[in-house]
Amino acid sequence: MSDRARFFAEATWTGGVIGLGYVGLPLAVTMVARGLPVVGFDVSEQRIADLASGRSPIEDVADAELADAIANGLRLTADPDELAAADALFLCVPSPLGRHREPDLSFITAAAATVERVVRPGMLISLESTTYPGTTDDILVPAATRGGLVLDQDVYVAFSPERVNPGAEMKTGQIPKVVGGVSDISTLVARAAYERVVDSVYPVRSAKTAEMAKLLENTYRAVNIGLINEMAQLAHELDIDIWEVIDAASSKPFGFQPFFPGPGVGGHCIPLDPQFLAWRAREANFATRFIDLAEQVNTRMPFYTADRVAAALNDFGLPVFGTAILGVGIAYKPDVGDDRESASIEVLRVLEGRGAQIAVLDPVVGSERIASHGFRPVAPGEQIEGFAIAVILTDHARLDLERISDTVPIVLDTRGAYRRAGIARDNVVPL
Ligand code: SAJ
Repeated sequence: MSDRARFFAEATWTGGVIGLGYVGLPLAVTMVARGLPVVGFDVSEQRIADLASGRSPIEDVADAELADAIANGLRLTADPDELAAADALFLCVPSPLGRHREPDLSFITAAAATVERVVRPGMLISLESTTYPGTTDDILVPAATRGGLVLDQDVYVAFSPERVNPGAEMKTGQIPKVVGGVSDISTLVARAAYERVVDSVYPVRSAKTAEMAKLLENTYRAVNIGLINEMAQLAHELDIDIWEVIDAASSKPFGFQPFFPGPGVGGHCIPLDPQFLAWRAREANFATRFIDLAEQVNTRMPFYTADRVAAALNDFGLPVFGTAILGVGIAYKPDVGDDRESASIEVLRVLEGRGAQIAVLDPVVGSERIASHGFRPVAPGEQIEGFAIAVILTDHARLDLERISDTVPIVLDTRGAYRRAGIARDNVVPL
């Protein structure tokens, strides 16, 4: 069978996943579940050891799923040379921002060096890490062909953005996947490969198109979150309940998608992805005003939230300084245990800087992780008398909102949690 044909036939081919984190591990497990043997590689020997022992560090992959994958064709290794056994390599490595909010492609370039080391005739190389348009063409094609292989003859290169949605029901195989090759042939090969992995593939004419599509998806979110955060501040000035306004606007059956104000924007997608586009735009002397404005509004929200806490205390003649404040929820979004880039933590840091005594209740993140941030953890059943104010920062489903509002004199609800739960309390102040 010709090298290229294997991806088109129903024949089995071997996948190689580089990076077994919140994107790579679900992808590897999904491939095995669909009958494809996989070489799962990670540079972290500890990560490989944990996985090999059946412990999944990823919330969206249960230990049982991992055990099944290992029993049915997932080979775990920290040795990059073992990737030479794969027919297709999927790069699922971090793409953070550097200290000056510029793209940090060090993980992608390291993975590209691994590709260069193991690439062989017939291989498909697909980058999944979020990055600016042009990265796949500029970094992955040279890595795949520098050893003499010819693009579209010996090797195929594409970009397919990850669409992992932490904590959601929908799993990797069920989420439609955009796929763009660096050429028509590479798009065809990548499309055929991904059709064995996910239910629905959406091919586009270039890797750049696919890179840009991913950035549009999340820039759309960041800009609309920035809009509603600004609207929330305006509504407060006009003594209007923004949460009722959003619910009312949501009654429109078309042309409106609700976004919700909050203490800021966290996680490792929405605050970061638009900056990849802004950075690439600056290279083209193009001003991305919407991205920049949304960034300004969203990054100010922790300070605005802290000011609202101060105002609520002030209404009771209380200072921030020396006052006991209960932060409720430090995860970056509801019902996940991930507190990376969490705006909640930024709010509490600002209040701490103004002299408040902070304690944190987050039944999902847990006490150990809370303490690792230097905050006093409050266990789910622990008494919460003595706090002057509770700030609902992340609205986990399992929060006991009634106990909080029945015990703590003031509650600033930055997430509309009480309204959504249908709990009306005079001492609950909405953002
Ligand atoms: N947020 C708001 N208001 C909103 C929505 C979100 O303040 O209306 C905040 C959240 O509290 C959080 C941050 O923004 O701190 C990001 O929230 P998110 O719901 O976008 O969650 P993420 O960061 O996990 O985004 C992922 C993205 N998935 C991928 O990039 C593959 C995003 O495209 C998904 O739409 C999102 O999950 C999702 O829908 O949950």
